[in-house]
Amino acid sequence: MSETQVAIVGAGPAGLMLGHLLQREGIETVILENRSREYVEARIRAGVVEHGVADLLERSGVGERLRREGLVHGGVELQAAGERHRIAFDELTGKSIVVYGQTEIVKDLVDARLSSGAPLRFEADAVALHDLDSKRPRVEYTLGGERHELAADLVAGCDGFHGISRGSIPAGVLREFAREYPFGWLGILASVAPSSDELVYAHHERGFALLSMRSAELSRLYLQCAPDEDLSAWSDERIWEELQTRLGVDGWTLHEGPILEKGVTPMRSYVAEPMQWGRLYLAGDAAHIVPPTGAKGLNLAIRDVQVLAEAILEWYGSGDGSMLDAYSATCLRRVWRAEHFSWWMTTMLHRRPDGDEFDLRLQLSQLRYLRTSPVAATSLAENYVGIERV
Ligand code: RFL
Ligand code: PHB
Repeated sequence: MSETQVAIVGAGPAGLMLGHLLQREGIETVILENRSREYVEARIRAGVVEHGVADLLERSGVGERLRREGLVHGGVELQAAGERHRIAFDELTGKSIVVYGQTEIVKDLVDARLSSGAPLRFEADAVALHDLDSKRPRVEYTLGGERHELAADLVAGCDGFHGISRGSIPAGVLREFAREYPFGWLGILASVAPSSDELVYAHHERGFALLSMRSAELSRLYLQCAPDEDLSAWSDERIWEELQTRLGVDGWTLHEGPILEKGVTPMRSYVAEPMQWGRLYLAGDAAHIVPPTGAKGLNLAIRDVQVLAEAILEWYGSGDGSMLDAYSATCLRRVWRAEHFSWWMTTMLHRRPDGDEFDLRLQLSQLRYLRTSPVAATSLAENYVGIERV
């Protein structure tokens, strides 16, 4: 049996950032991750970092490469009926976003962790959490074919949507709120300079499309598809043709290039309440999922652990547990704001297979309202760049 102060299950953005924030204040942590380092660092996911999250990464000493290589964007383009309109975040809110891959954030956090010498155990699979309602909870895990136990003061469940932590909260305590969507996203990473300086969110009668990017040489693009879309039916040629159709506007060219990666992501909204039970604290996707249209998943994960780290430091520092007790309620305020925003963006921009002309007219009206009303545009902008006080 080994021991630590805070046992962290999962080395995604939530677990790694929590470990980082605690370690630099002298709190001992052990991070257990069931995948390999190579796998975790290669997983392509989110790409948009909120203003306040970029600041936090920088202030805490892991934002140097983000500041150097991240692309600062002062707005996004919304496209409907073949026309684009810019939502100017900078003018409307005074803030911007940073386009920087989640993969890169994970690499930066893994590097920081390993150079600090603090324990980060890859291929360590947490199989059960024990005595969560006692003062000495334990994580049982397997590593190299052997069983181990890690005892701690607190356990942070940062193991994503399919992890084991959430399921350790008794059924009578946990409440779940969910929405499934009848569509998913087919995403590609392509070796071609982005055809637009800023992200383009396109409403189209054939379905939603998004143009994003990772660098001056790498484009990231998405197409609305079926939740269980068969990728083998999508040749590179067909993907580009569909992107050309959905993103096309007069006088603009979508440049094509070799496709380096493709995948299908189903979409769901999900919240588990409360985010804490006994000495277990859930953070990030372990507690909530948003559809990616609002670019909130990664940002919520980092904000959760910001709150959790502060509460843990307060508890160790002064013995005051009131911030820890308020953890779930504090996070859920932001989580539900992001849930609403992500659901709203998704509903406005996607075609439902069972949708009718009424739905379409509502979407086009809302998109026109965003084009013509600075008040409406400011609300979108405020949510997108991240609301500081919720
Ligand atoms: P993560 O990143 O899923 O990390 C959880 C980590 O826990 C590990 N794990 C375990 N470790 C030990 N023992 C166990 N029993 C374990 N079970 C699981 C996992 O291997 C993993 O390393 O959660 P975290 O840290 O909360 O971060 C959240 C973000 O990753 C997530 O919100 C976003 O990436 C969501 N998301 C996207 N968000 C966007 O804003 N834009 C996107 O384009 C976007 N694309 C995506 C996504 C999520 C995806 N998933 C989860 C299916 C694409 C995909 C494919
Ligand atoms: C991405 O670049 O992967 C990305 C950007 C914006 C989103 C979702 C994903 O809303």
